[in-house]
Amino acid sequence: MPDATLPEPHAHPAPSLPDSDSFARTLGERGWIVIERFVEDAFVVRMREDLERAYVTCRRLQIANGIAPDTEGTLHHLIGQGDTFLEFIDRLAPVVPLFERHFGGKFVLNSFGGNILRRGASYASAVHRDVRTYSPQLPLLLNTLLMLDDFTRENGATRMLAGSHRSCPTKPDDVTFAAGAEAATGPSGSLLVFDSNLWHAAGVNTTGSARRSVTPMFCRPFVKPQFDYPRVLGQARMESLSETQRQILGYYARIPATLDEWYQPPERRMYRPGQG
Ligand SMILES: O=C(O)CCC(=O)C(=O)O
Repeated sequence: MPDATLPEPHAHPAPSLPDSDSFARTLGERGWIVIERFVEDAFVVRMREDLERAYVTCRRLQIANGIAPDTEGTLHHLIGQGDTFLEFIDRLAPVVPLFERHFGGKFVLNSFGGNILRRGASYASAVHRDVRTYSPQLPLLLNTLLMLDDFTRENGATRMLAGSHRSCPTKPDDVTFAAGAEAATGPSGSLLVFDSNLWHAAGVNTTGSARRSVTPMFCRPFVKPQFDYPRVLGQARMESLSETQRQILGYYARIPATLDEWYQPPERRMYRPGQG
């Protein structure tokens, strides 16, 4: 029986997905995979508009707070800065079982950034990985990157060192990385998914056009997210969100701050059963 309190999901074309075994095998062995055309063109167009608007807000603060040079072209914590970002959380429903298999249970949003890579490089062009605690046996974080333009070698498609999430506990030198890295290319609307232990880098954009993306990252519910998304949207907003949004945005993995919030039956707790 559908839950009558949950809003109807929007109608949109279903993406074509790898089966669960090949997704798990590829993520395990290579550490990254591109799901082509995960969202349709019309959605990409709307998200690009939201991204350009959100950049104005982020940039104003980056400049005001004296961190402009290091942050040019980057955006952070897009939930609440445009409808498509919240809608995208719902669009993840088809990959939730794949991600849950990866984590061995429920997961939540850890951060939701964006990148407008114009000619040249960005801070993400340095070789890095996104989890500070190297944890090959216990996945703590999972990166995704939604391509809002075609990703090509010329415009700086993300460079991935396949297998390095398991084989390289320490950072490879630039020569080793350059020799082994592959470009994660794909048409706009594609979703790059990668193990956060994997060494990777944004490429260099040698074209005159921007290469735009959003980069939601996910973690186990007991890992501290980089931003308090339920607080951004407000507890009351939960009523109008889908089950997928409630779970991923972290509404079931909050920290109580009053005894009244703490003393609740399991179905109303801030940190619900089943979150690990
Ligand atoms: O923009 C890119 O190609 C890479 C983004 C990245 O490094 C990241 O999301 O950690």
